[in-house]
Amino acid sequence: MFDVDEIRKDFPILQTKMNGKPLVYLDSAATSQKPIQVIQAIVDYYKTFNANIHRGIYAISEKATEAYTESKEKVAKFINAGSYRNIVYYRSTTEAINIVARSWGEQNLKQGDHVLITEMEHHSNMVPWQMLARRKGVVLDYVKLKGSAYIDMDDLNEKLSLKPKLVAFTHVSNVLGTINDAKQITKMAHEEGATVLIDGAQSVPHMPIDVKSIDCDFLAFSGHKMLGPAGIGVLYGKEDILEKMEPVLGGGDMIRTVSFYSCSWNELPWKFEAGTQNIEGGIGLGAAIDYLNKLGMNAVREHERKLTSYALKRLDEANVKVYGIKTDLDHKAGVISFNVEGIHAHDLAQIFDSEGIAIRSGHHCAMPLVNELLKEPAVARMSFYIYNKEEEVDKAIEAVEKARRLLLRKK
Ligand code: C6P
Repeated sequence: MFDVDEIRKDFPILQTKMNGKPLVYLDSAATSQKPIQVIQAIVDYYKTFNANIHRGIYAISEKATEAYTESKEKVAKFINAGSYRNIVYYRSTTEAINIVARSWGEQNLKQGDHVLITEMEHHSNMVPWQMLARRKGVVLDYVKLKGSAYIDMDDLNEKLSLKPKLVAFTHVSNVLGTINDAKQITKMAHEEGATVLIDGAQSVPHMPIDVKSIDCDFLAFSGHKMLGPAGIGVLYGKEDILEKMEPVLGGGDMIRTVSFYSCSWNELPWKFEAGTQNIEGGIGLGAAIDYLNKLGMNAVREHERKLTSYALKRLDEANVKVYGIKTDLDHKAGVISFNVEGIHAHDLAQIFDSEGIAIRSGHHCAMPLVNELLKEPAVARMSFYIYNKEEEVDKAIEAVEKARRLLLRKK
């Protein structure tokens, strides 16, 4: 069923070379590669039914509207949301979280209210709350980490006793690869009366997600990390909450009526989508979801779990320092941050690059975690997706040895 060699044939970029070597792409946490089916869906739209949506009473505009709405239905089904009414498109996870801070945050939080996030957040789920704290005097609290890997559940309990109005946390850390217990954390937060936002940027592309079972109030994720194009991201929200939220952007299409001095909003989800939307982005995301559904998200997770297990073993044998979880694979996604003693992560990434291997190095947009908790200026990171193979992990280990030979000048 899950045949990586067959899958790879669908990804044109994987047939290319980088620096004269076959491309080994180990940076899917930054952005995923795109299968031909997604590329083709976007090309088809531009070639055969390019038109604006919700505007034209002519066939290709109606077709574009249908395809765009259908993509939302696919997204809704993919995460087990009630309907497309729960699915708002923004540019990215980042934009979706910012909109919640601007809209829900401005409406529901006042000076002195607590917002609780964790120490493993990406800047996207940290900076918008810091900005809200500056604007409104909201108090920002952090749940501590345990063993630089897990959310400390005792500390979570303690911080929840401060009755935060909002608990916002990442489902999967983009640095540590930790899979947090989203359902349990949501339950605990709800018991204290908090609204819950989950950053699903690194989970939705890689494992089955069921928002009804998790019961979160908001979920944000990005199309470009799940085989879709850039510039399309999703904000899922419970319908009663979205109904009460004011839109942040005003303009065409998000209104029902406008007079010179007043206006009323369109129905969900359109009241949040002002102006001409990223139509090809929605269509491309729909095609990406079709592709993932064909593979099955349980199979996707299982493939990545096996690969992660293999990579952790090889890195350990090669005496490479790995951050976060090393053996508890139930709570580890296909994201591995590491360092080679004596070599800066950027130098390591450059050696990898010379071997045709793409990895990321730096603080990974999680500066507090990397700099203050892991106490590193930078870490290297490899991350996997459906098209990666054990042979590629082997090449990464060879690149580590090459870096040691070149940069450590061992006698
Ligand atoms: N992390 C990475 O290399 P955007 O950029 O809005 O699509 O996604 C932001 C984001 C939010 N949360 C998490 C957990 C993320 O990992 C990311 C994106 C990329 O790790 C780019 S910094």
